[in-house]
Amino acid sequence: MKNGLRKVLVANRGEIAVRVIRALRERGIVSVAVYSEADRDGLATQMADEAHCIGPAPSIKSYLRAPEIVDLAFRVGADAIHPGYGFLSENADFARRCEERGVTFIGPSSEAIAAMGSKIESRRLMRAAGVPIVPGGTEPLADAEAARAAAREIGYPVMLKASAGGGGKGMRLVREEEELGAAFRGASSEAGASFNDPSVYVERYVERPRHVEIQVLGDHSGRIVSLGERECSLQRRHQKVVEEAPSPVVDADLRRRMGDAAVCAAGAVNYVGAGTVEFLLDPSGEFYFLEMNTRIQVEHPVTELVTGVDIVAAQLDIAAGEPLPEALLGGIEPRGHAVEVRLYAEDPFRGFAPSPGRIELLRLPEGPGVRNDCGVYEGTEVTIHYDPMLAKLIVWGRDRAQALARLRRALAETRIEGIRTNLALFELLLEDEDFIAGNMDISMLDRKLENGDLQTSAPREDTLEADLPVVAAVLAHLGRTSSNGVAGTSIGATARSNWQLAARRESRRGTTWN
Ligand code: MV4
Repeated sequence: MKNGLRKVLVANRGEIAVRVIRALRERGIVSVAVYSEADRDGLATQMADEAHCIGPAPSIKSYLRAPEIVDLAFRVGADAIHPGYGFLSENADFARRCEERGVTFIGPSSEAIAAMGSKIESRRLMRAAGVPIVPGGTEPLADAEAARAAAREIGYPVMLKASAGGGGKGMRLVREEEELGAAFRGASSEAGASFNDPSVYVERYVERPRHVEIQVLGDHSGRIVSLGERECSLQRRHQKVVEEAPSPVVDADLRRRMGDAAVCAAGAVNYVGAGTVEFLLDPSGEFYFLEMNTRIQVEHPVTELVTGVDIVAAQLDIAAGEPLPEALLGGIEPRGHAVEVRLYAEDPFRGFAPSPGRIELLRLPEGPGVRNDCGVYEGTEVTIHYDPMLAKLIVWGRDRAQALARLRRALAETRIEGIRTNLALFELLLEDEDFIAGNMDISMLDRKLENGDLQTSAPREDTLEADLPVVAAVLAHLGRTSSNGVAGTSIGATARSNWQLAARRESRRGTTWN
Protein backbone atom coordinates (compact mmCIF):
# COMPACT_ATOMS: atom_id res chain seq x y z
CA MET A 1 0.00 0.00 0.00
CA LYS A 2 1.48 3.32 -1.04
CA ASN A 3 0.51 6.66 0.37
CA GLY A 4 3.25 8.83 -1.15
CA LEU A 5 4.58 11.61 1.05
CA ARG A 6 4.17 15.10 -0.38
CA LYS A 7 5.33 17.26 2.51
CA VAL A 8 7.42 16.43 5.59
CA LEU A 9 8.23 18.46 8.70
CA VAL A 10 11.78 18.04 10.02
CA ALA A 11 11.68 18.28 13.82
CA ASN A 12 15.39 18.82 14.32
CA ARG A 13 18.33 21.13 13.64
CA GLY A 14 21.98 21.08 12.54
CA GLU A 15 23.55 18.47 10.31
CA ILE A 16 20.79 15.86 10.66
CA ALA A 17 18.10 18.34 9.63
CA VAL A 18 20.24 19.17 6.58
CA ARG A 19 20.70 15.45 5.85
CA VAL A 20 16.93 14.84 5.96
CA ILE A 21 16.14 17.91 3.83
CA ARG A 22 18.57 16.60 1.18
CA ALA A 23 16.80 13.23 1.09
CA LEU A 24 13.42 14.97 0.85
CA ARG A 25 14.57 17.09 -2.08
CA GLU A 26 15.88 14.03 -3.92
CA ARG A 27 12.46 12.40 -3.49
CA GLY A 28 10.64 15.55 -4.65
CA ILE A 29 9.00 15.97 -1.23
CA VAL A 30 8.40 19.47 0.17
CA SER A 31 10.49 20.09 3.33
CA VAL A 32 9.35 22.12 6.33
CA ALA A 33 12.00 23.20 8.83
CA VAL A 34 11.29 24.26 12.39
CA TYR A 35 13.83 26.47 14.14
CA SER A 36 14.46 28.15 17.46
CA GLU A 37 15.33 31.85 17.68
CA ALA A 38 19.00 30.81 17.93
CA ASP A 39 18.73 28.96 14.58
CA ARG A 40 16.97 31.71 12.60
CA ASP A 41 19.98 31.84 10.27
CA GLY A 42 20.75 28.13 10.51
CA LEU A 43 21.72 26.08 7.47
CA ALA A 44 18.66 23.82 7.74
CA THR A 45 16.37 26.86 8.10
CA GLN A 46 17.81 28.21 4.85
CA MET A 47 17.75 24.95 2.91
CA ALA A 48 14.16 23.92 3.64
CA ASP A 49 11.29 24.89 1.34
CA GLU A 50 9.41 26.35 4.30
CA ALA A 51 10.55 27.27 7.82
CA HIS A 52 8.69 28.11 11.04
CA CYS A 53 10.01 29.53 14.31
CA ILE A 54 8.93 27.38 17.26
CA GLY A 55 10.30 29.33 20.20
CA PRO A 56 13.34 30.61 22.05
CA ALA A 57 16.79 28.98 22.08
CA PRO A 58 16.46 26.53 25.00
CA SER A 59 15.35 23.22 23.48
CA ILE A 60 12.78 22.71 26.21
CA LYS A 61 11.04 25.81 24.78
CA SER A 62 11.46 24.88 21.12
CA TYR A 63 12.66 21.52 19.74
CA LEU A 64 11.15 19.55 22.65
CA ARG A 65 7.65 21.06 22.45
CA ALA A 66 5.86 17.96 21.23
CA PRO A 67 2.24 19.18 21.09
CA GLU A 68 3.16 22.43 19.32
CA ILE A 69 5.27 20.63 16.73
CA VAL A 70 2.54 18.08 15.93
CA ASP A 71 0.01 20.95 15.72
CA LEU A 72 2.25 22.83 13.35
CA ALA A 73 2.70 19.77 11.12
CA PHE A 74 -1.08 19.40 10.99
CA ARG A 75 -1.64 23.11 10.21
CA VAL A 76 0.93 23.30 7.40
CA GLY A 77 -0.44 20.13 5.81
CA ALA A 78 2.63 17.94 6.40
CA ASP A 79 1.95 14.23 5.90
CA ALA A 80 4.77 13.19 8.18
CA ILE A 81 7.36 14.28 10.74
CA HIS A 82 11.00 13.20 10.61
CA PRO A 83 12.40 13.48 14.16
CA GLY A 84 16.13 13.03 13.35
CA TYR A 85 18.11 11.90 16.42
CA GLY A 86 17.99 13.25 19.99
CA PHE A 87 15.16 15.67 20.92
CA LEU A 88 11.80 13.88 20.35
CA SER A 89 13.13 11.00 18.27
CA GLU A 90 12.72 8.31 20.96
CA ASN A 91 9.80 9.85 22.78
CA ALA A 92 6.92 7.35 22.69
CA ASP A 93 4.39 10.07 23.70
CA PHE A 94 5.43 12.18 20.74
CA ALA A 95 5.09 9.23 18.34
CA ARG A 96 1.64 8.46 19.80
CA ARG A 97 0.58 12.10 19.46
CA CYS A 98 1.56 11.97 15.77
CA GLU A 99 -0.36 8.71 15.30
CA GLU A 100 -3.45 10.29 16.94
CA ARG A 101 -3.38 13.39 14.75
CA GLY A 102 -2.96 11.34 11.57
CA VAL A 103 0.56 12.64 10.96
CA THR A 104 2.98 9.85 10.06
CA PHE A 105 5.83 9.55 12.55
CA ILE A 106 8.88 8.53 10.52
CA GLY A 107 10.02 5.70 12.74
CA PRO A 108 8.61 2.66 14.51
CA SER A 109 5.34 2.47 16.50
CA SER A 110 5.10 4.22 19.87
CA GLU A 111 4.83 0.72 21.42
CA ALA A 112 8.17 -0.34 19.91
CA ILE A 113 9.81 2.86 21.17
CA ALA A 114 8.40 2.33 24.68
CA ALA A 115 9.40 -1.35 24.83
CA MET A 116 12.99 -0.62 23.79
CA GLY A 117 13.12 2.40 26.11
CA SER A 118 12.97 0.12 29.15
CA LYS A 119 16.08 -1.98 29.72
CA ILE A 120 14.27 -4.52 31.86
CA GLU A 121 11.40 -4.92 29.41
CA SER A 122 13.70 -5.13 26.39
CA ARG A 123 15.88 -7.75 28.14
CA ARG A 124 12.78 -9.89 28.78
CA LEU A 125 11.69 -9.53 25.17
CA MET A 126 15.16 -10.40 23.88
CA ARG A 127 15.46 -13.46 26.10
CA ALA A 128 12.09 -14.69 24.85
CA ALA A 129 13.17 -14.06 21.25
CA GLY A 130 16.43 -15.99 21.69
CA VAL A 131 18.68 -12.93 21.38
CA PRO A 132 21.71 -13.25 23.69
CA ILE A 133 21.62 -10.84 26.65
CA VAL A 134 24.28 -10.17 29.29
CA PRO A 135 23.75 -12.73 32.08
CA GLY A 136 21.84 -11.09 34.94
CA GLY A 137 18.45 -10.05 36.23
CA THR A 138 15.25 -9.02 34.49
CA GLU A 139 13.47 -7.69 37.60
CA PRO A 140 13.92 -4.41 39.45
CA LEU A 141 15.84 -4.94 42.72
CA ALA A 142 13.76 -4.12 45.80
CA ASP A 143 16.70 -3.02 47.99
CA ALA A 144 20.45 -3.36 48.57
CA GLU A 145 19.89 -6.77 50.17
CA ALA A 146 18.17 -8.08 47.04
CA ALA A 147 21.00 -6.63 44.95
CA ARG A 148 23.55 -8.44 47.13
CA ALA A 149 21.81 -11.78 46.66
CA ALA A 150 21.52 -11.28 42.89
CA ALA A 151 25.16 -10.21 42.55
CA ARG A 152 26.35 -13.30 44.47
CA GLU A 153 24.41 -15.47 42.07
CA ILE A 154 25.93 -13.78 39.00
CA GLY A 155 29.47 -13.43 40.38
CA TYR A 156 31.62 -10.28 40.60
CA PRO A 157 32.32 -7.92 38.98
CA VAL A 158 28.75 -6.80 38.27
CA MET A 159 27.06 -3.76 36.88
CA LEU A 160 24.04 -2.04 38.38
CA LYS A 161 21.93 -0.36 35.72
CA ALA A 162 18.89 1.90 35.76
CA SER A 163 16.02 0.26 33.90
CA ALA A 164 15.11 3.59 32.31
CA GLY A 165 18.77 4.48 31.79
CA GLY A 166 20.98 5.24 28.86
CA GLY A 167 24.26 6.95 28.16
CA GLY A 168 25.80 5.66 31.39
CA LYS A 169 23.44 7.47 33.79
CA GLY A 170 22.35 5.44 36.80
CA MET A 171 25.06 2.86 36.07
CA ARG A 172 27.62 1.55 38.59
CA LEU A 173 30.45 -0.93 38.24
CA VAL A 174 30.78 -3.03 41.40
CA ARG A 175 33.99 -5.04 41.77
CA GLU A 176 33.33 -6.54 45.21
CA GLU A 177 30.51 -7.02 47.68
CA GLU A 178 31.72 -4.31 50.09
CA GLU A 179 30.94 -1.66 47.44
CA LEU A 180 27.48 -2.95 46.62
CA GLY A 181 25.29 -1.12 49.16
CA ALA A 182 26.62 2.34 48.35
CA ALA A 183 26.55 1.61 44.60
CA PHE A 184 22.94 0.45 44.77
CA ARG A 185 21.81 3.60 46.61
CA GLY A 186 23.84 5.79 44.23
CA ALA A 187 22.46 4.17 41.06
CA SER A 188 18.90 4.17 42.35
CA SER A 189 18.83 7.81 43.44
CA GLU A 190 20.54 8.93 40.22
CA ALA A 191 17.97 6.94 38.23
CA GLY A 192 15.10 8.49 40.23
CA ALA A 193 16.43 12.01 39.69
CA SER A 194 17.27 11.59 35.98
CA PHE A 195 14.45 9.38 34.71
CA ASN A 196 11.76 9.62 37.35
CA ASP A 197 12.12 5.86 37.77
CA PRO A 198 14.49 4.51 40.45
CA SER A 199 14.35 0.86 39.21
CA VAL A 200 17.76 -0.74 39.07
CA TYR A 201 18.77 -4.28 38.03
CA VAL A 202 22.07 -6.15 37.92
CA GLU A 203 24.17 -7.71 35.14
CA ARG A 204 27.51 -9.45 34.91
CA TYR A 205 30.19 -6.89 34.02
CA VAL A 206 31.67 -7.62 30.60
CA GLU A 207 35.41 -6.83 30.66
CA ARG A 208 37.06 -4.91 27.80
CA PRO A 209 34.24 -5.30 25.28
CA ARG A 210 33.79 -3.54 21.99
CA HIS A 211 30.64 -1.65 21.09
CA VAL A 212 29.43 -3.11 17.81
CA GLU A 213 25.99 -2.22 16.49
CA ILE A 214 23.86 -3.52 13.64
CA GLN A 215 21.82 -1.27 11.34
CA VAL A 216 18.44 -2.73 10.47
CA LEU A 217 15.54 -1.70 8.23
CA GLY A 218 12.01 -3.00 8.65
CA ASP A 219 9.04 -2.43 6.33
CA HIS A 220 5.28 -2.49 6.90
CA SER A 221 4.92 -6.05 5.61
CA GLY A 222 7.04 -7.40 8.48
CA ARG A 223 10.27 -7.89 6.54
CA ILE A 224 13.44 -6.87 8.39
CA VAL A 225 16.97 -6.83 7.01
CA SER A 226 20.43 -6.20 8.45
CA LEU A 227 22.77 -3.72 6.74
CA GLY A 228 25.74 -4.99 8.71
CA GLU A 229 27.73 -3.65 11.62
CA ARG A 230 29.44 -0.47 12.77
CA GLU A 231 32.38 -0.46 15.15
CA CYS A 232 31.72 2.31 17.70
CA SER A 233 34.17 1.51 20.50
CA LEU A 234 36.03 4.79 20.19
CA GLN A 235 34.14 7.07 22.51
CA ARG A 236 35.03 9.58 25.19
CA ARG A 237 32.85 9.48 28.29
CA HIS A 238 29.91 7.91 26.47
CA GLN A 239 30.21 10.31 23.54
CA LYS A 240 31.19 8.57 20.32
CA VAL A 241 34.14 10.12 18.53
CA VAL A 242 35.03 7.78 15.63
CA GLU A 243 32.89 5.10 13.98
CA GLU A 244 33.67 2.72 11.17
CA ALA A 245 32.17 0.02 8.98
CA PRO A 246 32.90 -2.82 8.80
CA SER A 247 34.37 -3.58 12.24
CA PRO A 248 38.02 -4.62 11.99
CA VAL A 249 37.21 -7.79 14.01
CA VAL A 250 33.91 -8.93 12.50
CA ASP A 251 34.19 -11.61 9.80
CA ALA A 252 31.41 -12.79 7.47
CA ASP A 253 30.30 -15.52 9.91
CA LEU A 254 30.07 -13.24 12.96
CA ARG A 255 28.37 -10.60 10.79
CA ARG A 256 25.72 -13.10 9.79
CA ARG A 257 25.15 -14.23 13.39
CA MET A 258 24.98 -10.70 14.78
CA GLY A 259 22.77 -9.63 11.86
CA ASP A 260 20.38 -12.53 12.52
CA ALA A 261 20.26 -11.64 16.24
CA ALA A 262 19.53 -7.98 15.38
CA VAL A 263 16.75 -8.96 12.98
CA CYS A 264 15.26 -11.15 15.75
CA ALA A 265 15.52 -8.27 18.22
CA ALA A 266 13.73 -5.90 15.85
CA GLY A 267 11.14 -8.55 15.00
CA ALA A 268 10.27 -8.93 18.69
CA VAL A 269 8.79 -5.40 18.64
CA ASN A 270 7.45 -5.52 15.03
CA TYR A 271 10.02 -2.92 14.13
CA VAL A 272 9.31 -0.58 11.21
CA GLY A 273 11.84 1.86 9.77
CA ALA A 274 15.57 2.31 10.42
CA GLY A 275 16.88 1.13 13.77
CA THR A 276 20.10 0.08 15.44
CA VAL A 277 20.71 -2.88 17.72
CA GLU A 278 23.68 -2.33 20.03
CA PHE A 279 25.83 -5.23 21.21
CA LEU A 280 28.79 -5.69 23.51
CA LEU A 281 31.30 -7.95 21.78
CA ASP A 282 33.73 -9.50 24.25
CA PRO A 283 37.34 -10.47 23.49
CA SER A 284 36.36 -14.14 23.13
CA GLY A 285 33.87 -13.31 20.37
CA GLU A 286 30.67 -13.64 22.43
CA PHE A 287 28.14 -10.88 21.85
CA TYR A 288 25.29 -9.61 24.01
CA PHE A 289 22.30 -7.36 23.30
CA LEU A 290 22.70 -3.98 25.02
CA GLU A 291 19.85 -1.84 23.74
CA MET A 292 18.03 -0.85 20.57
CA ASN A 293 18.06 2.71 19.28
CA THR A 294 14.75 3.34 17.58
CA ARG A 295 15.92 6.26 15.40
CA ILE A 296 18.36 7.26 12.67
CA GLN A 297 21.82 7.51 14.23
CA VAL A 298 24.60 10.05 13.89
CA GLU A 299 26.94 7.40 12.43
CA HIS A 300 24.55 6.08 9.74
CA PRO A 301 26.74 7.39 6.87
CA VAL A 302 29.49 4.76 7.33
CA THR A 303 26.89 2.08 6.63
CA GLU A 304 25.61 4.06 3.64
CA LEU A 305 29.11 4.23 2.16
CA VAL A 306 29.82 0.49 2.43
CA THR A 307 26.34 -0.74 1.42
CA GLY A 308 25.24 1.86 -1.12
CA VAL A 309 21.91 2.17 0.71
CA ASP A 310 20.61 5.69 1.36
CA ILE A 311 19.22 5.01 4.84
CA VAL A 312 17.33 8.30 5.18
CA ALA A 313 15.69 7.80 1.78
CA ALA A 314 14.82 4.26 2.92
CA GLN A 315 13.11 5.75 6.01
CA LEU A 316 10.99 7.93 3.72
CA ASP A 317 10.11 5.06 1.37
CA ILE A 318 9.16 2.79 4.27
CA ALA A 319 7.02 5.53 5.84
CA ALA A 320 5.27 5.89 2.48
CA GLY A 321 4.36 2.19 2.64
CA GLU A 322 6.91 0.88 0.13
CA PRO A 323 8.29 -2.62 0.64
CA LEU A 324 12.03 -3.15 1.11
CA PRO A 325 13.75 -3.50 -2.28
CA GLU A 326 14.36 -7.10 -3.47
CA ALA A 327 18.10 -6.47 -3.63
CA LEU A 328 18.29 -6.11 0.16
CA LEU A 329 16.37 -9.24 1.09
CA GLY A 330 19.19 -11.73 0.57
CA GLY A 331 21.54 -9.78 2.85
CA ILE A 332 24.52 -7.71 1.70
CA GLU A 333 28.25 -7.79 2.38
CA PRO A 334 30.05 -4.48 2.93
CA ARG A 335 32.19 -3.15 0.08
CA GLY A 336 35.36 -1.33 1.13
CA HIS A 337 35.75 0.54 4.40
CA ALA A 338 34.28 3.78 5.80
CA VAL A 339 35.34 5.87 8.78
CA GLU A 340 33.51 8.82 10.34
CA VAL A 341 34.89 11.43 12.73
CA ARG A 342 32.63 13.81 14.63
CA LEU A 343 33.72 17.42 14.64
CA TYR A 344 32.81 19.02 17.95
CA ALA A 345 33.06 22.66 19.04
CA GLU A 346 35.13 21.77 22.07
CA ASP A 347 38.71 22.37 23.10
CA PRO A 348 40.78 19.21 23.59
CA PHE A 349 43.61 21.32 25.05
CA ARG A 350 41.34 22.55 27.82
CA GLY A 351 39.54 19.48 29.06
CA PHE A 352 37.16 19.39 26.08
CA ALA A 353 35.38 22.52 27.28
CA PRO A 354 32.61 23.76 24.96
CA SER A 355 33.84 26.42 22.56
CA PRO A 356 31.04 28.68 21.37
CA GLY A 357 31.62 31.59 19.00
CA ARG A 358 31.38 32.67 15.39
CA ILE A 359 32.90 30.44 12.73
CA GLU A 360 35.20 32.91 10.99
CA LEU A 361 36.68 30.50 8.50
CA LEU A 362 35.48 27.08 7.38
CA ARG A 363 37.34 25.01 4.83
CA LEU A 364 36.09 21.46 4.53
CA PRO A 365 37.97 18.74 2.65
CA GLU A 366 36.94 17.45 -0.77
CA GLY A 367 38.33 14.98 -3.25
CA PRO A 368 38.13 11.20 -3.73
CA GLY A 369 36.26 9.24 -1.08
CA VAL A 370 35.33 12.24 1.08
CA ARG A 371 31.86 13.14 2.37
CA ASN A 372 30.94 16.01 4.68
CA ASP A 373 27.67 16.08 6.59
CA CYS A 374 27.87 19.59 7.92
CA GLY A 375 25.26 21.66 9.75
CA VAL A 376 27.07 25.00 9.78
CA TYR A 377 28.65 27.50 7.37
CA GLU A 378 31.21 30.26 7.52
CA GLY A 379 29.53 32.90 9.65
CA THR A 380 27.42 30.58 11.78
CA GLU A 381 27.27 31.57 15.44
CA VAL A 382 27.78 28.41 17.52
CA THR A 383 25.84 28.71 20.79
CA ILE A 384 25.94 26.71 23.99
CA HIS A 385 22.26 25.77 23.76
CA TYR A 386 22.68 22.51 21.84
CA ASP A 387 24.94 19.52 21.30
CA PRO A 388 28.40 20.77 20.25
CA MET A 389 28.61 18.54 17.15
CA LEU A 390 29.11 20.78 14.10
CA ALA A 391 29.74 18.31 11.32
CA LYS A 392 30.83 14.82 10.43
CA LEU A 393 33.64 13.96 8.10
CA ILE A 394 33.25 10.55 6.50
CA VAL A 395 35.75 8.84 4.22
CA TRP A 396 35.59 5.72 2.11
CA GLY A 397 38.47 3.55 0.88
CA ARG A 398 38.80 0.16 -0.79
CA ASP A 399 40.23 -1.11 2.49
CA ARG A 400 40.82 0.25 6.01
CA ALA A 401 44.36 1.41 5.23
CA GLN A 402 43.18 3.51 2.29
CA ALA A 403 40.29 4.92 4.33
CA LEU A 404 42.69 5.98 7.10
CA ALA A 405 45.11 7.52 4.58
CA ARG A 406 42.24 9.50 3.08
CA LEU A 407 41.11 10.57 6.53
CA ARG A 408 44.62 11.88 7.35
CA ARG A 409 44.68 13.75 4.06
CA ALA A 410 41.16 15.12 4.57
CA LEU A 411 41.93 16.30 8.11
CA ALA A 412 45.02 18.10 6.83
CA GLU A 413 42.80 20.00 4.36
CA THR A 414 40.34 21.05 7.05
CA ARG A 415 40.55 24.54 8.54
CA ILE A 416 38.19 25.98 11.09
CA GLU A 417 38.80 29.34 12.72
CA GLY A 418 36.87 31.37 15.24
CA ILE A 419 36.11 28.46 17.55
CA ARG A 420 38.16 25.60 18.93
CA THR A 421 37.42 22.11 17.66
CA ASN A 422 38.50 18.57 18.48
CA LEU A 423 40.36 18.16 15.14
CA ALA A 424 43.66 17.63 16.98
CA LEU A 425 42.25 14.52 18.67
CA PHE A 426 41.80 12.81 15.31
CA GLU A 427 45.29 13.70 14.11
CA LEU A 428 46.62 12.03 17.28
CA LEU A 429 44.40 8.98 16.96
CA LEU A 430 45.49 8.48 13.37
CA GLU A 431 49.03 8.01 14.63
CA ASP A 432 48.12 5.73 17.50
CA GLU A 433 49.33 2.20 16.84
CA ASP A 434 46.38 0.53 18.60
CA PHE A 435 43.89 2.51 16.54
CA ILE A 436 45.82 1.85 13.34
CA ALA A 437 45.83 -1.87 14.14
CA GLY A 438 42.10 -1.80 14.92
CA ASN A 439 42.76 -2.84 18.53
CA MET A 440 40.12 -0.97 20.49
CA ASP A 441 37.61 -1.46 23.25
CA ILE A 442 35.06 0.83 24.86
CA SER A 443 37.48 2.30 27.40
CA MET A 444 40.52 2.70 25.16
CA LEU A 445 40.12 6.40 24.48
CA ASP A 446 39.38 7.39 28.09
CA ARG A 447 42.30 5.22 29.20
CA LYS A 448 44.74 6.77 26.75
CA LEU A 449 43.61 10.30 27.59
CA GLU A 450 43.95 9.59 31.29
CA ASN A 451 47.42 8.08 30.94
CA GLY A 452 48.57 10.70 28.47
CA ASP A 453 49.72 7.87 26.23
CA LEU A 454 47.87 8.85 23.12
CA GLN A 455 51.17 9.34 21.43
CA THR A 456 52.79 9.39 18.05
CA SER A 457 54.76 6.45 16.75
CA ALA A 458 57.90 8.59 17.20
CA PRO A 459 59.82 7.90 20.43
CA ARG A 460 58.59 10.34 22.99
CA GLU A 461 61.14 10.39 25.86
CA ASP A 462 63.29 13.25 24.60
CA THR A 463 60.85 14.98 22.28
CA LEU A 464 58.60 16.00 25.15
CA GLU A 465 61.40 17.69 27.08
CA ALA A 466 62.89 19.27 23.99
CA ASP A 467 59.52 20.64 22.93
CA LEU A 468 58.64 22.35 26.16
CA PRO A 469 59.55 25.91 25.16
CA VAL A 470 57.73 25.42 21.86
CA VAL A 471 54.74 23.97 23.70
CA ALA A 472 54.54 27.11 25.78
CA ALA A 473 54.69 29.22 22.63
CA VAL A 474 51.96 27.19 20.97
CA LEU A 475 49.77 27.42 24.06
CA ALA A 476 50.21 31.17 24.11
CA HIS A 477 49.42 31.29 20.40
CA LEU A 478 46.31 29.18 20.93
CA GLY A 479 45.21 31.51 23.70
CA ARG A 480 45.65 34.63 21.57
CA THR A 481 44.24 33.66 18.21
CA SER A 482 41.16 31.56 18.19
CA SER A 483 42.30 29.17 15.50
CA ASN A 484 42.64 25.56 16.57
CA GLY A 485 46.25 25.78 15.50
CA VAL A 486 46.81 22.23 14.38
CA ALA A 487 45.93 22.29 10.72
CA GLY A 488 49.43 23.38 9.65
CA THR A 489 51.90 20.55 9.45
CA SER A 490 54.71 22.73 10.76
CA ILE A 491 53.40 22.67 14.31
CA GLY A 492 51.89 19.22 14.17
CA ALA A 493 54.50 17.52 16.36
CA THR A 494 54.38 20.27 18.95
CA ALA A 495 50.63 20.22 19.11
CA ARG A 496 50.80 16.51 19.87
CA SER A 497 53.12 16.90 22.85
CA ASN A 498 50.98 19.77 23.98
CA TRP A 499 48.01 17.48 23.76
CA GLN A 500 49.62 14.91 26.01
CA LEU A 501 50.16 17.58 28.64
CA ALA A 502 46.58 18.75 28.38
CA ALA A 503 45.39 15.15 28.61
CA ARG A 504 47.36 14.60 31.82
CA ARG A 505 45.91 17.75 33.33
CA GLU A 506 42.41 16.57 32.58
CA SER A 507 42.97 13.06 33.89
CA ARG A 508 42.87 14.28 37.51
CA ARG A 509 39.19 15.04 37.14
CA GLY A 510 38.26 11.37 36.83
CA THR A 511 35.49 9.73 34.87
CA THR A 512 31.81 10.15 35.48
CA TRP A 513 30.21 6.78 35.04
CA ASN A 514 31.64 4.37 37.58
C1 MV4 B 1 27.89 -2.57 30.16
C2 MV4 B 1 29.30 -2.58 30.12
C3 MV4 B 1 29.95 -3.72 30.60
N1 MV4 B 1 29.22 -4.76 31.10
N2 MV4 B 1 27.22 -3.63 30.65
C4 MV4 B 1 27.36 1.99 28.86
C5 MV4 B 1 26.17 2.73 28.36
C6 MV4 B 1 25.04 1.78 28.45
N3 MV4 B 1 24.13 1.92 27.38
C7 MV4 B 1 25.67 0.43 28.51
N4 MV4 B 1 27.03 0.61 28.86
C8 MV4 B 1 27.81 -0.42 29.24
N5 MV4 B 1 27.18 -1.52 29.72
C9 MV4 B 1 27.89 -4.67 31.12
N6 MV4 B 1 27.19 -5.71 31.64
C10 MV4 B 1 29.97 -1.46 29.61
C11 MV4 B 1 29.20 -0.37 29.19
C12 MV4 B 1 29.96 0.74 28.68
C13 MV4 B 1 29.87 1.13 27.32
C14 MV4 B 1 29.08 0.46 26.42
C15 MV4 B 1 29.01 0.85 25.11
C16 MV4 B 1 29.79 1.91 24.65
C17 MV4 B 1 30.59 2.58 25.52
C18 MV4 B 1 30.65 2.20 26.86
C19 MV4 B 1 31.49 2.88 27.75
C20 MV4 B 1 31.53 2.53 29.05
C21 MV4 B 1 30.76 1.46 29.52
